Amino acid sequence: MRLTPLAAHTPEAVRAALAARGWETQPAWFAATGVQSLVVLLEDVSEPERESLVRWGAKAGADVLTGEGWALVGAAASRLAPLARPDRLPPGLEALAPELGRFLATYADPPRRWEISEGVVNLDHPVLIGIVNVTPDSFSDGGRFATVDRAVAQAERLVADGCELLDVGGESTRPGAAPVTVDEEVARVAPVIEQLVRRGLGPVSVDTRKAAVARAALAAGAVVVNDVSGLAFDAALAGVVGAAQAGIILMHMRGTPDTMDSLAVYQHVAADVAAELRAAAARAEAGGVARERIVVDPGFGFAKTPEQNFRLLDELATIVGLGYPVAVGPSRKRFLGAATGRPVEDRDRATAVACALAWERGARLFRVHDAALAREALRVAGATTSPGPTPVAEHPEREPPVGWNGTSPN
Ligand code: PMM
Repeated sequence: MRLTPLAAHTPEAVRAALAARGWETQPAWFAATGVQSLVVLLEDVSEPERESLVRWGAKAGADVLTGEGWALVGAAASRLAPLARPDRLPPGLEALAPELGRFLATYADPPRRWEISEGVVNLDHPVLIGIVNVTPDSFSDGGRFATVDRAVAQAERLVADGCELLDVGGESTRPGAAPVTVDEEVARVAPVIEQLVRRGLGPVSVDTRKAAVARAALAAGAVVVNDVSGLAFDAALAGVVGAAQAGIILMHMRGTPDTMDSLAVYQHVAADVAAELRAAAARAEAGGVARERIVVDPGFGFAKTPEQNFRLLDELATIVGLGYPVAVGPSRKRFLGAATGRPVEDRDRATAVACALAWERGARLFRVHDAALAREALRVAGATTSPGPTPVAEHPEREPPVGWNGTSPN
């Protein structure tokens, strides 16, 4: 007998090992995700639920670490699956099934498309979003592209370097930045969006927190709204996006750019950010935005210390576990300066590395100032993973795949 430890930190090694032994793509993928070890954190757990979990864990061979009101449950995904099936659930754990089922189903079959108005963004490869800031005081490239011609030239460069979406913003989110009126913000972004669309440089997204600006931008040809407030700033924004059937990026932040630094207090940054993004997505869906049109973003640098940004980057799979495609925007941010000692104009290499790490943890969209370096890093990172199985509705919605039984159906 010969023993080889597999580097199974993602399902890829197991998938490839099974594929090399004749398994077809689909069953190989489901088996590989099924044997993958997962840990779920359960909170608001009652005493009877806790006892039931401990009993189940002992029988199922799962690890259950628990304290008052919480439990960490660790096991292979396929072993957790019975907890998500109402017909096989141990008594007393009924409250767990729907949420766990949703998570396991999207874990095994993650979203591979993002619907935006009049189109679909394919997420089987890293998608670069190029930043076109038309603010006189933006965080890293303020003032440089403040005219339409310069914005168009920057957009052309970004598209040539591989960007598939251009994000046009007219309001700086830097702490202390002067507030911008709706009229001023529309005057900055609308002419640029019109030009980009006219020249076929789209699709274009608008980076705004305001419903009135979003409406004008969508009328000018934008097909996505990127809201750094995650619908916390302007409640009317969801309705505007929903009515236009546009895509939306919901970014996590707390407070406003002026107050956010004082709000960087978390019990567990990834879990807390995930919970707040889940609430943002619920606001979007309640406002009429279809689930397939939503992307979430952990909001690097917004209401987070450098340490919290790195923890969040490491634990990004927790955000991916929400079931929405994940975008990240580490580009040139202060936490990268904290790690490298580099000034803002010399952080594109660090940005590229952060993007590659985020890809491995499940992010699919990358908002960057410099696309050339990020594209190279993501080409390398992307080449380590397969596109995954072709999407199938093999398993019923909200339940884990039936293929998680460890045997080959071939
Ligand atoms: N960061 C900034 C602005 N908008 N949008 C998303 N979705 N994610 C981000 O991380 C993000 C954003 C601030 O950076 P900039 O001023 O350099 O654009």
